[in-house]
Amino acid sequence: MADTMMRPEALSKTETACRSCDSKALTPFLDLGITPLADRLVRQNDKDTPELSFPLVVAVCPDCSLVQITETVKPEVLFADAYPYYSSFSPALMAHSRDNVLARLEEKPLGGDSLVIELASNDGYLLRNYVEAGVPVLGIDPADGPAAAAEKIGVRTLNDFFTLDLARKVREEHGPADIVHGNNVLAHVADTNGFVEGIRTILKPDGVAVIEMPYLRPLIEHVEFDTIYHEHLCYFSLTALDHLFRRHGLYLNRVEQLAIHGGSLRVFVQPFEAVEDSVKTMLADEKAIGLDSPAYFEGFSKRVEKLRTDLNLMITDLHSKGYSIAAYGAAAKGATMLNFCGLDTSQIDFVVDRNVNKQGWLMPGAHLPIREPEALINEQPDYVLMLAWNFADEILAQQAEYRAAGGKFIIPVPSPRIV
Ligand code: JHZ
Repeated sequence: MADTMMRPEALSKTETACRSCDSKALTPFLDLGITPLADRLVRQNDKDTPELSFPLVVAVCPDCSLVQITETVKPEVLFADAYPYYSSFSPALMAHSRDNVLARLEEKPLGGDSLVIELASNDGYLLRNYVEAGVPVLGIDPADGPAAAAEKIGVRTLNDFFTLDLARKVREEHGPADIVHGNNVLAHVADTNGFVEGIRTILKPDGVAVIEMPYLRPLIEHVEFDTIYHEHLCYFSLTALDHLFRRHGLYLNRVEQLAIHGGSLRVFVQPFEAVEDSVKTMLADEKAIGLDSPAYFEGFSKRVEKLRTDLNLMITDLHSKGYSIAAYGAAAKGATMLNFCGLDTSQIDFVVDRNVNKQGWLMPGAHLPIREPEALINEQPDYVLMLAWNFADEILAQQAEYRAAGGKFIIPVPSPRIV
């Protein structure tokens, strides 16, 4: 395992109050240790330089039931130069986004006078579908590389962080939006209330914000602990979202459950109350299983430890029998999995990833070299640890040749199994 460097104070802050309701009664229930930043890949030349590392403790608020990590790493550090995540590398995500846009276009007549804004628009993977339909768009994203890639494909993009201040400027310069999209971004912002107020600011009175985020329930039920890392400050239940949005005069009027990212929610938020049964039923279900109370999270830490023990035993056993092991997906969640489980180049030779911006770099902490997927065919390792397990079906189908030649995958969650 590579050396890590404890965080310089100026780069992060330990929170003592709830990010949503400001309660001081946060109850910690999982400690993943001091970990490097999951999306901060390491250059070969820097492999002996200690990496910035920060505590990763998860807590629940007993008052508004929001699950959150207690450390806030500055966004400039998290999303700065060379942020490697480009949405367009996943065909499944591209199809998912296109279907989302087509459904919105069917529900709401939009044309040349309309405006669709996406917060964290990345490389334009979603908005491109509106551009194709002749609907004006504005993407907002702080990461330089992905924002430039979006511009290149004709998606107008503001290269900035979305804050309440920026929301006011956007409203003044571009007018309010008919639709605001925000996929996998609400959990990433430190000023949770400012961000939600910003959404209200840029939304038309009859507009709708369509927001997606990983859902807390499958995270807990399927032990998807590796989706916890410093970029993800919050882990949402519908109950916690309801408290948060109502505080800003916004209402969760509809909810859909999605399979993407290990189980996600898509909420339809409007500045007027017209709550559909989908929301009422899910809120009641969460209450029935106790997802709104700290007691629900008590056994989680033990289940995470069991997964770590089981995966370690499996990998150590295979390694000691002389089998070669690689990994698939230099995902942020992969960094949490490897670092928490103490897996590194002593057992796993390399990781493959289709994202050419990640190839040639090393995974944070574990320092697995990132190579192109063809390396699985060329080297035919005996086993491949599936770090991007959320895309398992897609990846297993792509790897038919490797599997036909005898290659096997290890799927780590909810408990390690070989396929
Ligand atoms: P992926 C990302 O997390 C980034 P990550 C971010 N932190 C976030 O919030 C969540 O999503 C929701 C590769 N791959 O997207 C691409 C292939 O190589 O699940 C990715 O590097 N071949 C903003 O990074 C990685 O795997 C393929 O066929 O944990 C998957 O990472 C496919 C489908 C993917 O999430």
